[in-house]
Amino acid sequence: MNLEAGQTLGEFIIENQKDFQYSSGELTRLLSSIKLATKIVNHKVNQAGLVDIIGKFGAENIQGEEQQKLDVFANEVFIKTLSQREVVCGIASEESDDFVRIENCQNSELSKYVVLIDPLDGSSNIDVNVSVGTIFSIYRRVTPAGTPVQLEDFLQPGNKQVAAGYVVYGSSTMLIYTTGNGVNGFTLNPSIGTFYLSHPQMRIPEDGKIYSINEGNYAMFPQGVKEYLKYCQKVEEDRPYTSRYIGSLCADFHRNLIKGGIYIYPSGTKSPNGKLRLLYECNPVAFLAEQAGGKASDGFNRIMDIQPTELHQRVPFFCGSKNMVEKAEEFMVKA
Ligand code: P6P
Repeated sequence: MNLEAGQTLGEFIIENQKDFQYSSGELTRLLSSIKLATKIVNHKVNQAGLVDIIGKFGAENIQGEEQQKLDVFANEVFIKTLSQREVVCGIASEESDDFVRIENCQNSELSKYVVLIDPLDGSSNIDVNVSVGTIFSIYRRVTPAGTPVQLEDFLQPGNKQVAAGYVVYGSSTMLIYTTGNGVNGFTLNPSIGTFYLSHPQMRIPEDGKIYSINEGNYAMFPQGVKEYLKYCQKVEEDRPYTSRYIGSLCADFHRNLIKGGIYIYPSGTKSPNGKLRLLYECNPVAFLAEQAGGKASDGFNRIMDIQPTELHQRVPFFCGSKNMVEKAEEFMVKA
């Protein structure tokens, strides 16, 4: 594909800002700051093997996970870049214990948005050169503009998101996002640092033959998940399905979005609510899945209808091709 001939991300955002339910200029500035941060992180991810940036940071995040140096770097880049745009008044991140108030925006009538982010999803894959990503979710604040942002601005159900997306730093770097009018994918041309529209109006196949789950946890899975896996592995005319699990949600979801498939991170005895975080992993990916014609639930209820109660809360996650998620839900209900 001759990327130079395509529409750039910047042109696309401007051309489609009329579809954005709120002030167009605000979204443009918000998304362009995410675009800039993505390019900076992409540059470091691509260098990871060459400079002293891989490996452990020597600290743990609130999740109790060993922070990788790139986690910390990516977190700082997104917070700094978003803070420089007057439209964002607060940021919540997987890597930050509490949400971050952006001081110079607190008293601005313009600062109407909060951003929730997993700055480097799948970071344990960095040292082995496997795809990692960034996941972001954008809401309008619910407390009055011009006042300090509050926790309630972040604890909104996923059905209130105004935009969401992810970046996958893989064999090529892609940015996929939605503002509620479909899903569009952009590929970075690294030689000129420009994202080009490469996957317009993405749709996830209603059916698929790929399932993504960490089967190492099988013994701890709920019975419904065990039954669904048996269904996937049964020798029938349309099965067994293929198991593909990268260990980076955005990379696994990206493959399933294009080819069809289901990603499952269920509850387990080790993690009674599963591992994935509702606010900055499940909700944004669920928004994209639904906008592409797919589905996302906790095995029983729509992810985007869950009312959050805390910043880093976890939920079981079933996401991907509509018919596959519904089949898995059938087994969950029957169990
Ligand atoms: P496990 C990465 O930490 C992540 O949040 C997802 O990107 C990924 O799918 C999952 O956790 C991997 O978790 O327990 O299978 O290593």
